[in-house]
Amino acid sequence: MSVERTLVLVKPDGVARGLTGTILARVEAKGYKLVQLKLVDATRELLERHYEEHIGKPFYEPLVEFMLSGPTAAAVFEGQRVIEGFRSLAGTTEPTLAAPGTIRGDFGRDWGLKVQQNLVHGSDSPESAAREIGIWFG
Ligand code: DAT
Ligand code: MG
Repeated sequence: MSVERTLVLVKPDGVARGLTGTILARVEAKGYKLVQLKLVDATRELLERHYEEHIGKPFYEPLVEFMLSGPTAAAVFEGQRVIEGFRSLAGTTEPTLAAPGTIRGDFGRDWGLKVQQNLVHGSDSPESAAREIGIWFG
């Protein structure tokens, strides 16, 4: 298995709650290498590209509005199987159901909104990672 890269986002809820450092520290503590990092005020155009696969779904508009609500911390991490490894650290999409010990399980919950404010994004395949790193880091 070769060294991979993945896009990690600390979404606006995580940044607003002051959890950016805590979340990135967990990824670093697991042993993955931080290779790029910046704070981004995402635009609708960037988010349309990032969430292309979700266009037309009922949660798409609320998701974009949420992602426009404040800055996002965008990072690239590198390591063996980092794509799977980060998604394991993040926990399942719904924070209410995410296992304790995961980022979403420890810090997230259901806020009763139309979208999962679930703190983080992680690429789901090598193809997604390459595409998403290109979108956020150019
Ligand atoms: P993940 O972020 O776990 O990869 P995803 O790619 O399926 O999940 O969806 C992207 C984001 O969209 C997710 O982090 C939160 C939101 N979302 C997904 N499914 C949802 C749903 N059924 N209701 C509300 N928001 C949802
Ligand atoms: Mg996804």
